[in-house]
Order: sequence, then C-alpha cells, then structure tokens
Amino acid sequence: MNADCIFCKIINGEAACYRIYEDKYTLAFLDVSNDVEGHTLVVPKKHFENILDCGEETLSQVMKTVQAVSTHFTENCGYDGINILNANKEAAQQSVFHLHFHIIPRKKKDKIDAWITANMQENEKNSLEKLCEKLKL
Ligand code: DGP
Repeated sequence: MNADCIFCKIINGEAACYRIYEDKYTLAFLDVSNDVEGHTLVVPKKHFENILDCGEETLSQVMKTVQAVSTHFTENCGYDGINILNANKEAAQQSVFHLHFHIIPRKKKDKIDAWITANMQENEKNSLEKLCEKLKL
C-alpha cells in the first residue's frame, strides 16, 4: 500500500471505481478515460511500480486476470479482439506508477490504430544485425 497511489486507494476502497473482476491478488476496473468502450485496467493488489520491480509471482497473477477478463470480453461481451498495453517508467508514458495492464477491447471495424508509429527515418536506423548484437540477452 502506497498512501499517495490512486490505484492503492481504489484497491482498498478509499476511491471509487467500476469493478469488472476481483480476486485475492488482483483487481480489474474500467479506466476513467472511457476513451474506448470497455477500456479496462488490471492491477495487482500489492503496490509495485511496474513490471521492472514486481517479481514473477505477481506478474503471473496479473496476467492470469488479464487473460480471464480478455476471454470474458471476447466470449461473452461481443468484442472481436483485444489489445493489451502496458507502460513502464515515465519515458514509456507511464502516468500512474502502480503496475497495470490496459485491456482494450476491439471490434472488427472500429478503426482504432493501436500500433506504434515509426519515429525514425530509414537512414537513421541501425541494421537488425547491429541491434541484435547490442540487445541480445
Ligand atoms: P498509464 O498512462 O499507462 O500509466 O495509464 C494510466 C491510466 O490510469 C490512464 O489511462 C487513466 C487511468 N486512471 C488514472 N486515474 C484513474 C482513476 O482515478 N480511476 C480510474 N478508473 N482510472 C484512472
């Protein structure tokens, strides 16, 4: 529990939300933006900033709920697909620093483009070979 965290307040009932699903470890609730129909956030009940500090067990509990809610949305709620989005750290446009995954329900003809747009010119790009050398784990 982090006293300054809005998602911790939602989890412990100090702040309101529209709950979609809850279990011992996780909570899924509608994103306040209401920008895409059914836009839902899945969070662990324990406070972690993001996937870089949360540990495997928490991540797997959260992903289990992401999968359960996504399955429910596609099988029972009339959506044709799902995007899962997640931001880690400010540079990646994380704005609430409590681990969360966005579930974005999709319909065949909704015209949403959830894919990242390229930000580099062709001549600025490293070859995949060089990138692989730099990045492989
Ligand atoms: P991100 O940029 O990935 O950190 O997304 C944070 C999301 O959290 C953003 O889509 C808006 C949502 N959000 C922020 N404050 C609240 C709140 O008080 N209630 C709910 N339901 N959602 C919130």
